[in-house]
Amino acid sequence: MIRNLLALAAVAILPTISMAADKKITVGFAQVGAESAWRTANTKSIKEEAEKRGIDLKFSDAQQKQENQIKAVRNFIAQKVDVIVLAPVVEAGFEPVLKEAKRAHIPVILSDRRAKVSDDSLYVTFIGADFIEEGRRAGEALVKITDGKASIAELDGTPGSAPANDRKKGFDEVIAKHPDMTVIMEQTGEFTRAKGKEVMEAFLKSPEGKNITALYAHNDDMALGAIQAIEAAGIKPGVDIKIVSIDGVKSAFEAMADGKTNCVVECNPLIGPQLFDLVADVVAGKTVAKRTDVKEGVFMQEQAKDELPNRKY
Ligand code: GYE
Repeated sequence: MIRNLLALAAVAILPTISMAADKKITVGFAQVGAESAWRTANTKSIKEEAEKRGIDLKFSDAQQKQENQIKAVRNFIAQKVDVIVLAPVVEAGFEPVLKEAKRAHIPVILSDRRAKVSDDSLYVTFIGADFIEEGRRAGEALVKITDGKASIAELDGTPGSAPANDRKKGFDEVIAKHPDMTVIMEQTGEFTRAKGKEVMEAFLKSPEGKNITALYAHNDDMALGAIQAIEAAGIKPGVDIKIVSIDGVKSAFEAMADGKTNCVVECNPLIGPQLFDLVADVVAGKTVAKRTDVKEGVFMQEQAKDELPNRKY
């Protein structure tokens, strides 16, 4: 009798145990690329956290190409992953593939960059920074550094991407209140160091190049490339041309500690832990907030030396 009861209990318990053991969560992550130090830190944070939590992470690097990301998302749908994490390279054009995910009942978390969709139910939540606010912070810092007088060269991020659009918008909002601050030249540097250098070289060679007194770069990597171009032209970065950029990567702090740049607005890439908290909630069927913000600060040149040892990316 007792033996029978035990056997029954074992039958009742076993399926749950084996189900729990099998239930490794699978997440497909469609990353933007490897264009910047920020991105490398972001990928590392997400991969490390997945590993820590025993999550099966399928990783795709889109090399900053939307068509690659769309393909990656379709692959994740075909593989029936539990959750898709998408860091949309640009804002527009993801609606059709997001609809495919929805039809397959696979929840999508937007990470780092927003996508423009007409229907909010196409993604469960967005985790990332407030890029408009970062742009405003960069603008305010440049006003302080230049006393509200500057002929600005602007290095834009990837055209059509949320950070390029919003960092411009926030910056312009602030600059508009200062009649002696004008953007005299502007071009994309694709968020990379090489392109930042190349475009800054061209700016400096152009007839108006000698008038540049400030540089606003949508990320640190482009500013670091531009610093090389400025030095090669025999001009002093951080002195003759005041520089503000966004991200807060270690090498930008090093450049700032050397007096070669003037302000770094932080954008935190280390979102792995927050992201997988969301994944866990989504898998558990819990309701999550539509937006999760990431904490960030602003650092001026005089803080660079003290802050440098604290930088984690
Ligand atoms: O600022 C830049 C990267 O989307 C916030 O992308 C991210 C941006 C970051 O290439 O360095």
